[in-house]
Amino acid sequence: MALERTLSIIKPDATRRNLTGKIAAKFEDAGLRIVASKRIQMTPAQAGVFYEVHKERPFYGELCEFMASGPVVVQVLEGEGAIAKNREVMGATNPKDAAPGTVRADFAESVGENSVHGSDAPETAAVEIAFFFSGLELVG
Ligand code: 3AN
Repeated sequence: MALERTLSIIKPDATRRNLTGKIAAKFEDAGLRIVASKRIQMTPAQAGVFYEVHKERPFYGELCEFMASGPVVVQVLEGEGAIAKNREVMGATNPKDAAPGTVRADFAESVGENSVHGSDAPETAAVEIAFFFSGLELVG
């Protein structure tokens, strides 16, 4: 399996409940290395650019407002098969379907406010990492 990097976002519902450390521990326990990390707050317009692929979906406006409603922690996770591994650690989009022990099973409040984002493919990971970080900020 290849060494990969993926973008993770700890969402406003999780930072509000002070869960950053507990979620980061799940990444590290799964063998993922946090090679970049920062806490920021997006505007709805910035969130709109990030989630542009979902522009046509009915929840797009709500999603952008939510992602701008508080601080988020954006991180780059590195490891063997990091993209799929992070998706495993995150659990299914809807916390009702998420496997026990996953971030979303343990912490997500709803399908919309589901605590974490993770890139879904190598191409999207590259675009999403570049959206938040410069090369100088990635320290393996
Ligand atoms: P995932 O984050 O598991 O890759 P996507 O890509 O289908 O899921 O959805 C992106 C984000 O959009 C989700 N993390 C969630 O915050 C939001 N979302 C997805 N489905 C819904 C829905 N039915 N209602 C509200 N928000 C949703």
